[in-house]
Amino acid sequence: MFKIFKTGFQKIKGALKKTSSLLGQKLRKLFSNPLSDESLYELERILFEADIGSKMVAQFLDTVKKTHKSDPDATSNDYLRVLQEQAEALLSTPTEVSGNQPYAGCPRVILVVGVNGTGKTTSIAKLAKKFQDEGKKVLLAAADTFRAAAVDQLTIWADRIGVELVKGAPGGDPSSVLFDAMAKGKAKGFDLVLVDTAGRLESKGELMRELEKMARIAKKQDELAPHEVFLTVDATLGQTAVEQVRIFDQAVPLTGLIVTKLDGSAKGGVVLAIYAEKKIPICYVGTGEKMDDLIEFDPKAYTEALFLETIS
Ligand SMILES: Nc1nc2c(ncn2[C@@H]2O[C@H](COP(=O)(O)OP(=O)(O)OP(=O)(O)O)[C@@H](O)[C@H]2O)c(=O)[nH]1
Ligand SMILES: [Mg+2]
Repeated sequence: MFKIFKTGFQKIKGALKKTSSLLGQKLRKLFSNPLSDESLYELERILFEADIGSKMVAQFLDTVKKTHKSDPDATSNDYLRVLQEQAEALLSTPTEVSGNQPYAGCPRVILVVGVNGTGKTTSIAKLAKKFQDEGKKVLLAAADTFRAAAVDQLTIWADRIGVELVKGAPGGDPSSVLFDAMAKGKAKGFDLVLVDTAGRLESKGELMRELEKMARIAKKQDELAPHEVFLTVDATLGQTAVEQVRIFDQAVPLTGLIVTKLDGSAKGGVVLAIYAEKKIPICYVGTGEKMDDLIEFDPKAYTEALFLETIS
């Protein structure tokens, strides 16, 4: 158990290297000098730079001022620990959003949505591998019929992992792929159906209508489906990611987030901005391009890596 946690912690720590080196190091340096109006201004700038978002930046500044008032001799470590604890408390706030349970004998349907290139297909492959390792029977649905290459990409992953895949005709209706996959899932006793979707936000209205239709069609076989709707958000996008959460949640109520590319981001603080804005559970974090580079989100490990780690 401890080993699993440690591996997860090491991975999130490694993934946050870029942000930590920016944030942890800069904050430590800043707090090692006496606090002044100037350094508070600098603190605000550093927090914004890490994409923590205005709501949380305001709260963090407040906390730092209060800490200074109650203990003028507070050390760098004291400030960093207080910030880490506040961030952990925010991310541990319970949320009312949750997925549904499938009917007995029906597979759990997970719709994965998100903008182009945010990591939907890769995350589906990673989830498929993880669930399969847990002994579950996993079926993939290639419902991104918009691009032939998208179906090919998922087929390659399915072969590599050794899971079955349902696909439709190129350019066909994504909802019918989903419908067929659910029917197969039910008939053949699959535990899970993971559904890949298109992400062209250029035609936002069309995409949102398509996703709404998919959710409607899923309900024809199981009125509580899709049981989960996961949005992939690219951590390198910063505040744009917060906006994407809002847009997708309006079309298909989200039950969880997968924050991808934390390894490539100097803006790992965006997780805080997202959660402060919309309390949708952060379920998984992508830490690389490989099949095993997906970990369950752990607020403690994440905030410790963000604030307390200083990379030399
Ligand atoms: N470093 C890193 N790269 C990732 C991660 N997740 C996905 N990627 C890469 O991001 C790129 C896009 O990922 P896809 O899974 O194809 O994204 P998508 O959302 O399915 O994209 P479309 O199908 O075009 O809508 C690929 O090169 C992935 O390898 C991650 O956690 N870390
Ligand atoms: Mg894709």
